[in-house]
Formats: sequence, structure tokens, C-alpha cells
Amino acid sequence: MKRSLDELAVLGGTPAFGEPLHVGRPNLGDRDLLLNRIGDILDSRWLTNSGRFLREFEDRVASVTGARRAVAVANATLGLQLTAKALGVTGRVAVPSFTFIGSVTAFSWIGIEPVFIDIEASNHVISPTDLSAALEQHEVGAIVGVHLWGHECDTDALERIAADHGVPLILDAAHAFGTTHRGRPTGTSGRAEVFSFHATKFVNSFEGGVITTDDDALADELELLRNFGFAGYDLVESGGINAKMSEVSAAMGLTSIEAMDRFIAHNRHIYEVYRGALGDLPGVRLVGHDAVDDQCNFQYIVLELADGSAIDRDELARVLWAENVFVRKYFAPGCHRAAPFADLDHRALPHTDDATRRVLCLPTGTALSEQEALAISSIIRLCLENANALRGGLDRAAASRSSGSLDRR
Ligand code: T4K
Repeated sequence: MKRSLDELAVLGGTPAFGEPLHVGRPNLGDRDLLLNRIGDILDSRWLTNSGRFLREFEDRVASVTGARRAVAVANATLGLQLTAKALGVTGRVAVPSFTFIGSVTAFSWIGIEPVFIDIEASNHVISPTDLSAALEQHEVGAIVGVHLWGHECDTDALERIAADHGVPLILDAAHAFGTTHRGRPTGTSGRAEVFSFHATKFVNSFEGGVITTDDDALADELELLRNFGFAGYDLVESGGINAKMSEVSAAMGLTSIEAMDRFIAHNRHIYEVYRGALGDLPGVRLVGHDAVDDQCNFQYIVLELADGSAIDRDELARVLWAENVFVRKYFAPGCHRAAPFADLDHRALPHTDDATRRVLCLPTGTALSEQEALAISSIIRLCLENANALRGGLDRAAASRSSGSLDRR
């Protein structure tokens, strides 16, 4: 544990960690089980195109989410695109800006441009109030909610707004597998929900996504679209694309789901360690996972820094990176300020702009130990409790770096 500012690597000390700690280190299920399944895949010579493991994986996702149907695809980005195509969405979509860029480029790549919507300051999901205000001025072909950090959007309000405007509601549930909201699993709201099983998600299939829906006709169409529109050998029934998940990915996804209770228990423990170590620190808020009737997967640990400290979020991130703690500024600068949307005119998004300046995601997952979470917390506490002195130290280090570079000229 570091006890004084001069031990910080950014001020010349030794990094706290010899090996980098990442946000998004994959969780791994039972290795032998996975390798046996891969052996079965090789023995069967059935490698992709709706094989046995794909169907088993889809059944497991349907049972976790409570959805009638689950359609696995190569990744969630393609899942969003297929859903928009299957629902015939055109024009623009209402979508939050405070999300991963893929939530938006999935649509813009198929010619559907965004109308950006602000978020709730408390939990960072789309604001129904701002959505209603936006829809008074902009016509859209669909509404896209994002269950950011695994917090379910106010789906009841979004469904009402979608019905009032006669447009479909699509939910980007990339972060929300294994969560429940008001006692019911996430996965059956709107016309469809799209989960990500990318390597960095707490349950992963290397790369992968799954669309869940209670609508059989929609699921049938999605199954056609993911396989070039083929309804049988040489029989094309729809304008599809290749969005298939391979058998190896499905086997990884299945093995990962079988270990998900262990992953959630570990993530919850790490969240509680961070909360215990940082919860009382002035100027810091852990974006909570505390609603009694919601179950979270705790896969993102999200810290929000208040204004008024002598060091800001970017400086804290720089200090932590020097310690080999690769915290992430998800999702700065906000999609409306990122290419390809930065040059367009946008509605004012004050809560989004605010969050993008304050938020820092901390490492978690089964690759991270309790001791490491405590050590990361102690560095954050050291920095924020001594922010004025750290500010002076950073300024002096910067001044001496620039005078060194002048001397070398
Ligand atoms: N909607 C939302 C709300 C999303 O967050 C995402 C994806 C999507 C849609 C689209 O889902 P997919 O089409 O991907 O299924 C990562 C992920 O790549 C991305 O999937 C995820 N969200 C996003 C939040 O995080 P990046 O740009 O931060 O970095 P990446 O993937 O290079 O990895 C981050 C860190 O994880 C690395 O620094 C090291 C570690 N890592 C990563 C990989 C891939 C490992 O240790 N091992 C690995 O195998 O996007």
C-alpha cells in the first residue's frame, strides 16, 4: 500500500503493480469442459451454421432472460443492425449519447442517423423526460434504450412513449445479461433486447451477441437475416447478411453461462470492497447497484468524481495508469462529440456532458483479487485526500519535464 504522495509512480515512485490491471479482463469458465466441447465440435465436423452448441447456448440464454426466443449472432453490433432491419426501421433513432459508440454506429452504418437523448444523472440510463422532449421536435423510426452498466432503463416509461409515437422500442442490453429489474429478468422488454457476449463482458463467447424477443415472427426473420436470408439449401427468402455465431463461440458462451453465478458473486464482492474502501470519501460516488428488487451482474465498477477537487478525473486516471491500473473513461467524450457525429448539430445534453467529465471505470472481474481492489482504492484515497499537494507535485513534475526538454534543445 502506498502511504505518501512521493511513492506515486507519476511522481517518480515504483508502479504499485508489476502486471497491468485492466477493465474488461475476461472471466473464464471451466477449462476442461470447454476443451471437451471443442473436441466434440472437431469430432463432429460441424463448425458453424446453427450447430448443436449454438442451439444449446440459445436455449440457455432464453432460460436466463425468460424470453421465448433467443437468436445468437456474431456480436451485439450486428444484433442491433439485424433487429433494425427486421423491424423495418428507417430515418432516425432516438438513442442516448452516453453509451459505447457501437450502440450508435450500428444504426448509422445502415443509414439510420441518431437523435441523441440525455441520461438520468443518478444511474446514467436514458431519460424518458428528455426523450419525450426530443420527440416533440424530431421524428424517429425507433427508440433505443441502453441498460448502461447493467442498470435497466425505465422500460415501462419507454414502452409507453414508443406506443404513443407508434415506433418500436429496441433495447441495447449489452451490459445487462443476468440482471433482474423489479424482480423480473432483463430480456423481454420492447420489441427485442440485444445482449453482448464480447470477451470483455462478464459472460463471454469470445465474440458474440444474442437478440431476445417474445415475438416468434420477429425471431424467425432474425434467423433468416443472420444467414444471408437462407430458409434452406439454395432458398433465399430475405435480404440477409452473414451474422452467424460459430460453434466454438457458442461452446465458450455455454461454458461461461454455467459459471455465471460464481462470476457475479466475485464481482459483487469486489464492488463491496470498493464501496467499503471509498464509500465515505468526499467527492466520490460509486454509481450504485443497491436497489433491493434488482439483481445486478456488477460487471462495471463506476466511479464519479465531484467538482471542486484540485485534481480532476483525467489527472486521477493518469496517476492510476502510471501505477499500471488501466482504468477507463467509459464513455467519454460521449457519442455526440465523437466521429462521425461530432460535426453535426445536437440537442443540449447537459447530464451526458457532465458524466463524460467525471466517470472512471475501475478494474473488476475474476482476474482481480480483493487485495488488488483494496490497493487501487488506497491510491485513489491517497490522491483525493491530498489533492492540493498532489496538484503541486504534478505541476512541479510537468515544469521539470518541460525545462528538461528545453535544455535538450
Ligand atoms: N452496446 C454497448 C452498450 C456496449 O458496451 C457494446 C460493447 C456494444 C453495444 C457492442 O457489443 P459488441 O458488438 O462488442 O458485442 C470494449 C469492448 O470491445 C466492447 O465490446 C464493449 N462494449 C466496450 C464497453 O468495451 P474497448 O474499446 O474498451 O476495448 P477492448 O475491447 O480493446 O478491451 C478493453 C480492455 O479489456 C483491454 O484494455 C484489455 C482487456 N481485454 C480485452 C480483450 C478483448 C483483455 O484482457 N482480454 C481480451 O481478450 O471496448
